[in-house]
Amino acid sequence: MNSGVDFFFDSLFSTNVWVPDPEAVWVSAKLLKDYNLGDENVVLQISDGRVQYPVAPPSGLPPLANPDILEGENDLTALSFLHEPAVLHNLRVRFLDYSSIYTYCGIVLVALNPYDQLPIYGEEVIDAYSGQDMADMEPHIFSVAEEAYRTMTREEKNQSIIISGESGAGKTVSAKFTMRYFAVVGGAAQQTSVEERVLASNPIMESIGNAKTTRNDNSSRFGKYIEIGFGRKGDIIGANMRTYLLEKSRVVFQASQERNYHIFYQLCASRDLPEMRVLKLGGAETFRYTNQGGEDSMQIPGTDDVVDLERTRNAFTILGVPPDQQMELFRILAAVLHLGNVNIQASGRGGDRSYIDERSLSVFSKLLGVERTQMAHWLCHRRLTVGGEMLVKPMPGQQSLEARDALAKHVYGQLFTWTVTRLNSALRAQSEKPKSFIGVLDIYGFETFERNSFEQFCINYANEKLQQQFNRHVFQLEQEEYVREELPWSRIEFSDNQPCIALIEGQLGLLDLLDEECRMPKGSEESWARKLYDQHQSNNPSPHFRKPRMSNTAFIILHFADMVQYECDGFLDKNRDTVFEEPINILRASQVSPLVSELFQQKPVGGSLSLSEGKSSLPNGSLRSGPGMRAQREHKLTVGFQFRQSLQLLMDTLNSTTPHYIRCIKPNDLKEPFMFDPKRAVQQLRACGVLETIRISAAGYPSRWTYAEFFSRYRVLLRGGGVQTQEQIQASCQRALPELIPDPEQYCFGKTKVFFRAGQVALLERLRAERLRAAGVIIQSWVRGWL
Ligand code: AD9
Ligand code: MG
Repeated sequence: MNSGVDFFFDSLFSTNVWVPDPEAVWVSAKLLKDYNLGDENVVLQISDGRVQYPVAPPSGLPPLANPDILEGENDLTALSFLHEPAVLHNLRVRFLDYSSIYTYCGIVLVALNPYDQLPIYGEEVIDAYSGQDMADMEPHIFSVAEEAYRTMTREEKNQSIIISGESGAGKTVSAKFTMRYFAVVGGAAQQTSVEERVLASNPIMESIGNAKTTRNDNSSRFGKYIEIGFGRKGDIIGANMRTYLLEKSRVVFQASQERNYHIFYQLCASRDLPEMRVLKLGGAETFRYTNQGGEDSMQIPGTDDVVDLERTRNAFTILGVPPDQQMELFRILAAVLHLGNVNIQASGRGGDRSYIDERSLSVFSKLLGVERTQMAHWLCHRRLTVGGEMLVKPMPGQQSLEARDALAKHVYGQLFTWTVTRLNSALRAQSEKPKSFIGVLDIYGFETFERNSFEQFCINYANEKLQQQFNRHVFQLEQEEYVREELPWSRIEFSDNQPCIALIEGQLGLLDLLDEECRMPKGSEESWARKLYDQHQSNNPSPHFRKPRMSNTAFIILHFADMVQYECDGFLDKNRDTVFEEPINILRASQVSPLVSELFQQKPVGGSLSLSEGKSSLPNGSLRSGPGMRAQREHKLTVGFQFRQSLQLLMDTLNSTTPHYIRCIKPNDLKEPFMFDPKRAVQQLRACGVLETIRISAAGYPSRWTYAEFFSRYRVLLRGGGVQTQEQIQASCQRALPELIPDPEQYCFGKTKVFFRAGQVALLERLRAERLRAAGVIIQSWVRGWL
């Protein structure tokens, strides 16, 4: 890579370099012995004084440190040596020494979560950024927002801000700051409340879509793309959001120390309010669906569920959802909690039937206005078609429990979708059609756990797609700049992750084979795994696919960010996402609540892309019930299929906009203010593609200066000090460079700029320092002699 290094540095004695370290990842060191090719004994002295092993050149030459003038540089791609230690060092210096949480990396804004309230988001800061050029301002979330806003108004083109990062990295906080920025700069002159409504959608979506997890007390359990529409005068006139893949399993199950969706706790905590009495709620510890995380973790420090419900209700009111409709929503949510407390026990000979405890069921049925006896019946029985004849069969206890949970998840999913649709209609632009929009994408980042399942598979698939969109965009921008500067055609190395995406979504890809398996009456995870191995390891081997040695029910994908092993267990059920038909029919016939019957209309209430949408059908269990039996099953799209479609639509949208990227980094796992864990940082920089961006950058001409800039910094190295005109400056640069840098491959003259390969700015800096030193010696002796 650094071929220029051996060529030009005849002596690297005392040069600063980076060496790997198990704790700090990279530590600074000095080369002690003269470096020359063939010499096997280059010695390193680490910054703490230790002297380290000989380095065998040239492959053993450690990454070189950047010159001092680049320390704390606010754009990582401006570093002369572009590699992992340089990126890490620069981010750390900015974060710890200057409390700067934002740094550019080319067109990407890297944002480190400070876990501290910083005074950098006030209205005066918004005013300072408003109307300014990105290049003139320190990196900030507002500079990205301003850039998007200005490009939109200038070019009349839709924009998008793509925010990614792992759980707790600060995506949702960043998304809210950009939305606030737009609300301020796009606030209408005349009194309208559109901005207020757009912002009010946040607390509602957080109540029903966020929950406490072990990683983040306010973790978003869905992805969101919100398009903020602007009118002719650049003012906000409406908005529309799409959501992705809500985690429905949380409604019925929470891991230790985690919570269900905030709204449930808000309602339980507010149960003594007069209007809430009808919900017959107890404390959150009394419901199975809210107490599984353990009682100690039910309260989130620094938040008050009663106050939060108040905020949620206010937000609903701002969005025009009247109090009685809000109450209907709360009734349904309370009913879900009561449903979770319905005990179903095995009964009958061999436990092949279920016995249902009626107490909670009767509260559930009253709240939703449905027939209790019918509900009880259909929670314990199912309908089958056997040889063309309809048959009703009792269900064993375990299956009834699963049916109960499936129903709860389905109700919640429908409610979530309905809310999104309802908010969208409240946010729709009234007076005119939006001229253009800025879309803000707050979506889960790349994920890898001890055990990875369908959810991680979908999330990581989404991230592959986003990475591809990003790579292609960066690549295209580079090419455009080269064409604009009329550089001779030069190939930029660029890794496209299409093969990995094809493995997932292509023909006979993982999703295709999964859907096929789900359609088979006797489909199973083992058989799906076998087909995967056959297709992607034997028949048509993919470099991104592997079978783990120790398992026959798992597979490995080599993602751009990391290698992830997925356990097949649960994929089929999660992909089918089925629910019994009969209980849904009962809900649909609800007598008291128009909202309940609306939620379960045949056709899902349109508008949103939430995957919680979809028609109901029988769960898989009934399909295994023997030959000749056919379940009552409506055909529905699988979760994987819908997700692929909604991602494609998202990509089409993003590709039709000018994208802006924000990568959020979680600097430590302890939520400590301004603490930087280099291991965790490197891991995330790799996963979110920042290091890949650096690599793309380093492969081309990462450093570029206008001729005037170049001239003013390196004047001492150039002849012809008196030059004035643009042409003279350019000619002087063109004359001087071949003498300074003998390898013509290392630089290139463009129309207005001069381009350098990685490492060349460091070389020029060194030459400049030497020249200045020499000049200093001359001046000093001259001054001494004169005295
Ligand atoms: V998740 O994938 O939805 O679980 P996010 O959205 O990436 O995650 P979030 O924005 O919720 O993370 O941030 C987590 C917490 O970090 C917040 O609740 C804040 O306490 C903290 N945070 C994040 N960004 C900032 C910031 N710019 N200033 C101060 C911040 N605190
Ligand atoms: Mg979030």
